[in-house]
Amino acid sequence: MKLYHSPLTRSVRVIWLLEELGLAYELETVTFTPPTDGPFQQATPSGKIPTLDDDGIVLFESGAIVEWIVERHGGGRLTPAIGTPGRAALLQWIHFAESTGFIGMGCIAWHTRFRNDADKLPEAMADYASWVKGAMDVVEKTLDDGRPFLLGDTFSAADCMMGYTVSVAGWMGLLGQEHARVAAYAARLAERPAFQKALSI
Ligand SMILES: N[C@@H](CCC(=O)N[C@@H](CS)C(=O)NCC(=O)O)C(=O)O
Repeated sequence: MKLYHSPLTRSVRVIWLLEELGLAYELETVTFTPPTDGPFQQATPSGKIPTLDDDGIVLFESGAIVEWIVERHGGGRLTPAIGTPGRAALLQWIHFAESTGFIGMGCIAWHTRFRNDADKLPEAMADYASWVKGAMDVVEKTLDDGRPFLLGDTFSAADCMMGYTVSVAGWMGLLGQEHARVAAYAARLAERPAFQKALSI
């Protein structure tokens, strides 16, 4: 497997999973191109980061890549069996992590980092922050029963997806006082060597 990666981007999720599973992979690190000149301009086969080339099968979308890796190479690890309630929860969190969970942060980053026009859009920026808060509230409620990981007592591929999302929320200062369990969850994940490695390369 060859993974196209840029530091601290969503490819962190995939490295993290590959490291948790102890799978061999080749890393091609590309320089992130600010997307203001248009989307799909990254130096990868799809134009997006991450992109995985698995023996000629070329995939983009971090959630799809995570699902593919556990299905094709995971040997049943880090994922409940297909058709079980646990699998339903896994799928929900994999998709929530990137769609509902990330959209507000993507919009905030777009206007603060790339367009530099956040100060002209206070209402929209407040909306984006409220979308992030709503998503973090959902995670907080899920963790209310004291579970250490999203699916319960056991770490899963869903935590690689959502762990990156909640970590980015923390780095962006978007976790509030009301997100104590989310912050503790992020801190717990930050102790994992596989995540530390993914963040360091
Ligand atoms: N939903 C996609 C998002 C991929 C994405 O937008 N990646 C960013 C880096 S984190 C990127 O390639 N941005 C440049 C662009 O949009 O062209 C995923 O989860 O993989």
